Amino acid sequence: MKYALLGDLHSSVKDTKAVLAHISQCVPDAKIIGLGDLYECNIGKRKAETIRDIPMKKAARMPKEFAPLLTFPSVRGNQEERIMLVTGRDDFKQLPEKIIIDGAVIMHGHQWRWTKDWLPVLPKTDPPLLFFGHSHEAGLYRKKKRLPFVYGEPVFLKKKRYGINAGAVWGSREWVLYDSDAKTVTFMKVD
Ligand SMILES: [Mn+2]
Repeated sequence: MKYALLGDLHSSVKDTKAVLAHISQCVPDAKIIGLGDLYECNIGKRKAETIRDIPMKKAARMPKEFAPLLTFPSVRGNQEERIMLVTGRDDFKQLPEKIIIDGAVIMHGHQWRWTKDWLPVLPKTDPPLLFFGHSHEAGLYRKKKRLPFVYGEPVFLKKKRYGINAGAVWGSREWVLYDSDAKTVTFMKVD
């Protein structure tokens, strides 16, 4: 099965349209799944500690054209959680914290610790292959090390346990193709 994984859209209509078009051009039969932070919260982390019950319009960037683009399942990111916190609403409660696909787990990276240099301290998941977003930095991780990759070139997964950050749609137009039968991941980026 082929999966197209995309995260950190942050309400960008242009970037999301570009990535979805790229996906349907490159792998029209792929199942698309979101890695969280679909929306952009307008309230910063510190302010969000005290701000409550503000209107959705103030709390989140929600351009009219954006929601209709979200036709795929997704996990919940920290942006969605913060939007719910400051509005007191539960618009994103139905988004799961975790989705299990063929041989892999999908989560947003706010669920674990990150080092000062923004390296993920990855949890040991089951299945052991973990796809995520959060830092907006595409990366392939194995045993705390970052392994090299080239955009557009499939990486064969020789071992079982890897962490794969798909990068960001917003600003970078990145996504990842996972082929669970071929056991490959391909980091992709719209030119
Ligand atoms: Mn995030």
